Amino acid sequence: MDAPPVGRWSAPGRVNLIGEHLDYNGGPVLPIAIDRRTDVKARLRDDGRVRAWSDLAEHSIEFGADVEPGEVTDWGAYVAGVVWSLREAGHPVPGADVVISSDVPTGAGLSSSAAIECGVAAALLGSIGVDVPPVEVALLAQRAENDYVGVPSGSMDQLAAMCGAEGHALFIDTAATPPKVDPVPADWTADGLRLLVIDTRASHSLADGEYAKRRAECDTAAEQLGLKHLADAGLDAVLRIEDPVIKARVRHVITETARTRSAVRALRERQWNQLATLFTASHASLRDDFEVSAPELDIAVDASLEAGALGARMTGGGFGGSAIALVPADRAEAVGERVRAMFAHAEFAEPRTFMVAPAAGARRDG
Ligand code: GAF
Repeated sequence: MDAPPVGRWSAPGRVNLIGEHLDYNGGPVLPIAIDRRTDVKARLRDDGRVRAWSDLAEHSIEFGADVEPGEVTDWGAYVAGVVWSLREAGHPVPGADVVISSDVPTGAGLSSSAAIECGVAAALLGSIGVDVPPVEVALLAQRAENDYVGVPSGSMDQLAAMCGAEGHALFIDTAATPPKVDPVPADWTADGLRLLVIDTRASHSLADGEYAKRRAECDTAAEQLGLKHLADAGLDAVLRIEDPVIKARVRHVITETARTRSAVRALRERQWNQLATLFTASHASLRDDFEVSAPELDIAVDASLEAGALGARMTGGGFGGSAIALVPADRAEAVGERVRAMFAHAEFAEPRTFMVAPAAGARRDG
């Protein structure tokens, strides 16, 4: 018998423009899928075994298609988690060979893990010939992340990886069930601007407990305020919370929700200065009220602004990872140089800088 055909799929990383730590608070978020992708080649097997190779790891992994949480760890958990989550949703995989390669930097806060999960989910569903809407695939991938990998993340990263659209940001209402995804044209390039990513290379791990702690603090606040979603809190909520730490977390969620709604308007109206000013205000709130920044991220933002960026902020979960800056095209190099100089002065590892553009979500490539 002929071997089953090999198919090729891919899914992108993401940059969140604004709306940070709101996706688990029922707030609005505004990510873009980026032009850095994870490629997944897949071929079905009929012996109940799944084998996976990745250019990120020296060793391949192998497990049964009946895999359960806890059986596979490390990078393999992203693959096993998806196989498990698909099976739980009624889409069992008979076995597969999966080959993963990626140019989404890992540990940079650009959702390399969601790119793997969504690429593998798209590849396995495509191979077994099941057509599942992108938002639903994103939620299956999120389930893999939450219940298999064990990170209590929201749905933003997987939604960006599945629903991304070239030239568009995604305005996502995470309070809706299922989340509502509205593509908004995002064409700063035509107006002479670029979106620069500064990968600080400071260690970033969502699994280290701080992310879960922020989430728990938000849950506590919502409970105290009698709200289903903390993002629905009015300004008076800040006065009703006594604990100063929880109060600051609530202040971030309320002000970030307002900033994100203003940012969507600014994006639609091509008000770039306004959008960028909101970026910078978001960073201050994440640094001072939500306390998820890092010295490297603060320096990346300050250096970008000093060198002519219109606005800058950390992006993603924080505690390291990447910052973004909206910069005039002819200042992009100077911004990168200034950031590198300030990092050298602070004796931080050399950061990586590169430009990104809004790109398509997961797709079949061959
Ligand atoms: C990480 C999480 F995975 C997202 O769900 C989101 O909460 C983000 O941090 C913060 O906005 O990327």
